[in-house]
Amino acid sequence: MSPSSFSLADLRSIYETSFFELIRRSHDVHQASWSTHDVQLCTLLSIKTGGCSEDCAYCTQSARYKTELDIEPLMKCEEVLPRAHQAKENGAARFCMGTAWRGVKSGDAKFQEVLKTVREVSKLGMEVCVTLGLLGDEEARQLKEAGVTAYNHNIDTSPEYYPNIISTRTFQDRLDTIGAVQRAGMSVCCGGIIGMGESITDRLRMLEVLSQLDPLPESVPINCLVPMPGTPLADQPPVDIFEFVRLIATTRIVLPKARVRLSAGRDQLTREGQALCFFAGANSIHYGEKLLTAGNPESDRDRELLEELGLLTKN
Ligand code: SAM
Ligand code: DTB
Ligand code: SF4
Repeated sequence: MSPSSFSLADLRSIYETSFFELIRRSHDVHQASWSTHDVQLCTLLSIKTGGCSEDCAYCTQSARYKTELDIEPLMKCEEVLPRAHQAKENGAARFCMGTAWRGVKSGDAKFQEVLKTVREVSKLGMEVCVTLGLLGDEEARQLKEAGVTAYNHNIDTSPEYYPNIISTRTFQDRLDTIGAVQRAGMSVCCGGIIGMGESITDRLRMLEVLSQLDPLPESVPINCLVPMPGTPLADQPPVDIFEFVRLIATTRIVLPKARVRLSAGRDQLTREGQALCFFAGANSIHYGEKLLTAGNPESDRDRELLEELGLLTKN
């Protein structure tokens, strides 16, 4: 068990601290490990969109649901490169490429194309992250060798709530993929989604599992469900801002050295709500007009907000 693991009881007592006491504490934890100006901008690109075999109930890219999404095949290296250049020019320090499929297999032509893309993108000097679904040791080794610095693979929710959300791969499948990423020496980017009908206990159980990973995750994306029309979760109500800030603060306290990333659903937050999240310890955002398929705040608005709060990353 990793030294920083927290029990569910510890997590509950942190989470239930009075609101201002909680964010004061998480702010102190944040300041002890991070510079205030260090908010990382991470730009996403969906390099293979829609038509996915999996049944993740939140996802517009699953082939099982009738959604409005246009399916797009795997982008070639030459198509991705200008987008990566653009992200860098706009100030992104990290570029993350995602594919809508179950996973990757060594030797497959599509995986070879992704490796080629990674080799080229990694020359630009940004951190290179990919999220390609399930993989094993050999695939992880090849990605690391090609220049991937971090692999995003979320546990999404608690082990107990997980079967309500996905049936085509198990919670253990996810942990196995994370294990392969760790053995290959890539950083683990692993978080989840809130607002899928789970309880506060489920959210804290998710943090408990994250705090037991060894090595610990280098980054933790906290997504608020974007209720996509046509998916089983299309009618879920929005997440309460104070529950969201509490979870960010608890994540910061439990994982002091991880980048806590505001991910999907940020365009539903007010400027004030985001400011509270940054105060509580969030120190990265997905940056750029689009996430993978869903909308995101405009880059100019994000830069204005970060400047206003005195947080803009100095490149
Ligand atoms: N297909 C790959 C996989 O699932 O491993 C990679 C891409 S997948 C879209 C990456 C993550 O985005 C998911 O694990 C989930 O946490 C998040 N995500 C997807 N759709 C979302 C939505 N509608 N709202 C919030 N988060 C979402
Ligand atoms: C993560 O946890 N959030 C990002 C990133 N990892 C790949 C993806 C969010 C996707 C939101 C829904 C969409 O754009 O389709
Ligand atoms: Fe496919 Fe990933 Fe969407 Fe699940 S989250 S349906 S694996 S693209």
